[in-house]
Amino acid sequence: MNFFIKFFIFLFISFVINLEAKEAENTTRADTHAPIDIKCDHYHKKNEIMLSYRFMNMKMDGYLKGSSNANYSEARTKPNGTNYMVVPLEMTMNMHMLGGMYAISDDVTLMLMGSYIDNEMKMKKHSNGAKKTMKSSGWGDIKFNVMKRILEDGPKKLHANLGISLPTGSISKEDTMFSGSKATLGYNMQLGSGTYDILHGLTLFNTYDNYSYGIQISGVKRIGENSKDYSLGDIYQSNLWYSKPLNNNQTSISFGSEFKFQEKIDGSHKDISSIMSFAQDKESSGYKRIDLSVGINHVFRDFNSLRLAIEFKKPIYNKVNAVQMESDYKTIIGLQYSY
Ligand SMILES: [Cu+2]
Repeated sequence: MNFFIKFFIFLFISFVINLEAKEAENTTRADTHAPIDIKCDHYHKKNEIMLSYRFMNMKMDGYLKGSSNANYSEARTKPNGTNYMVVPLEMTMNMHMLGGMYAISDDVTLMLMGSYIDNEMKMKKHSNGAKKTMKSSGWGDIKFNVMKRILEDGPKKLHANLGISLPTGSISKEDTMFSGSKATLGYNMQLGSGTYDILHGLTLFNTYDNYSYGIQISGVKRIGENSKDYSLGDIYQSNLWYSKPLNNNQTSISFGSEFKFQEKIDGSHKDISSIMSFAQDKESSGYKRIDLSVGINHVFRDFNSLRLAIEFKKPIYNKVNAVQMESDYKTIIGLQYSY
């Protein structure tokens, strides 16, 4: 496991052990926030500010074709039956996300989020078996959301979010290929969408004495085409989670499920002149996936309600277009501080 993750788990466990579960003067429940991978899950009271940091690690290896596992030779076969010269072996993505929330009223909270991304993809040249790791890193797209409370009836809360993703992430990342010359990396190795994207969502939260649950339906709609003549597929997503508070409500554990449908890429990257592997092939984009997750939220009431959360996610169903790498697991760790 990544050093970063180990460090955070250590920090988390030592904090929890050292904290005495004393009578709280502050009654914030850990499960009033969704599992950490879910964004725009809560709003704030007028003039409250929240700063957040999230770290996400994702690994991919192995192959899928449609909804079944595929082997190396299938991963080398183009949809037209001929072969790619290069085969991706594994991919790792690390993402740092910085966010800020500010409530201009009890009804409206603004949210801004930026990210820094590190991608690595290990590739194999079929003809001579040579291996090479391609890398890309830099800032991703900046996202701005407006959250509007629709209903708050005791423990029942419903809000909507509408936002825009700005194309600040690069879509012209290159690295040295097996030939020794630089070429444009595949779609998953690019850092942004290149398009202005509309973000939208609806979140329902319901809290009971001993548990809570939430439902969020969200999506991403791309506007037009980017400067490289393509647009990533639109996203339709729904999340469902159940949380159980423990430890005098300072900690909660959650179980979640996520359904995500991303459409295939429209158009194709104009700088990818020869498609060396499925990573550069728009046909190998888009999927329908179901993930299950388990997470922990913790509120440090002695530290102005600083929150620490971690979530692990794993796909249980994935149906991809053409051949794609298989998502292994995803870990998300987050800190949230409000004042
Ligand atoms: Cu917040």
